[in-house]
Amino acid sequence: MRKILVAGALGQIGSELTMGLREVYGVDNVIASSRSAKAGLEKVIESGPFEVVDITDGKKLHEVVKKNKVDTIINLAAVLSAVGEKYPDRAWDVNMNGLYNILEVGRQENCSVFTPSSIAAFGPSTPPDNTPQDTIQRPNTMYGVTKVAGELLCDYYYTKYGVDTRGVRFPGLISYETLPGGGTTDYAVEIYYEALKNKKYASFIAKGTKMDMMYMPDALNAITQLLEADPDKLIHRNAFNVTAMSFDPEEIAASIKKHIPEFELSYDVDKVKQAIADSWPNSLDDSAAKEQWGWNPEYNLETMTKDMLEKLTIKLGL
Ligand code: NAD
Ligand code: AKB
Repeated sequence: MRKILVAGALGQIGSELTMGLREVYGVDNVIASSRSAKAGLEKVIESGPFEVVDITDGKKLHEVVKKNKVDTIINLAAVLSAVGEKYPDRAWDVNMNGLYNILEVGRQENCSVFTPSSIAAFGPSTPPDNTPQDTIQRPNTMYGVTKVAGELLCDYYYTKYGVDTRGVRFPGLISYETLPGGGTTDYAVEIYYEALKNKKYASFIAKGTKMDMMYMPDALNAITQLLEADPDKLIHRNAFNVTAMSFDPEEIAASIKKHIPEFELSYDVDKVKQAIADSWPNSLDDSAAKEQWGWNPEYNLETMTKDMLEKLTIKLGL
């Protein structure tokens, strides 16, 4: 049985992934960690082992991996796109120096390392439609720069040292458990909360801007499926294009209106986030993931909207 350390376990993905992994691999085999304990996430902190680890502190990271006999590190600690444009130094430090520490510990302690990349690893010169697995990657955000460099560094640790590194390029993730941590695709989460609470939403992303998206249950499956995929079948490693749907603000609003007819969408465009969105693909080609490890998402826009609205109605006590 794997012994897994989840770094950045209290974020949007980690808070759900940790609970899911504990069901599959056993509570004691999944150590959650973050740079501090966060109020509201007692479920994750108290349901199994939890360690305070800042991934920029390589010594502490190494001690925790050794002490807990970890053999798999899932690295979710990161600074996302919008926050990264505000604090590029922090984005570099966590996303690059932190990742370097994770890979070094992985090399020294013989751990597999899973690190998500993002659609942010593409840029304005990337073919925007049906973006191929292997293509131009010249992003113009600090987050994107760290994601491309991170992909390369992970591949380097695989080819040079044999560290079993794997990753996916996630699109925007939509979920109801934990709010997103400061990205460009966050509008597609906010819109559901506001539709239920106020029947209206002012989108910070402009009309007609298409981006790839995915519902969290599919994202969690992508991580566990690729983690357990047969290494002999993997031609790529860092990182696989994965997607489940592509839509613009009008399309997600239309899907919400089917359940809340009085819902109204307006626009209050954020220039920085819009520029980021404009530099990302409209839709990804994820055939390499399908061929090499059986990627097959379950949710589309309509089924996701139905589930999001049902789950959020309960969560918000409406
Ligand atoms: P998040 O911002 O919700 O969570 C990240 C967590 O890492 C936070 O709890 C934060 O406190 C913690 N953290 C930050 N710096 C740290 C440090 N130095 N040491 C330890 N912990 C630290 O992010 P997420 O959405 O869960 O994303 C996880 C990974 O998936 C990231 O690599 C991100 O780039 C990638 N990703 C996410 C999305 C998405 O839409 N959520 C899309 C593409 C890629
Ligand atoms: C962000 O918007 O920064 C993330 C991502 C797509 O990487 N959700």
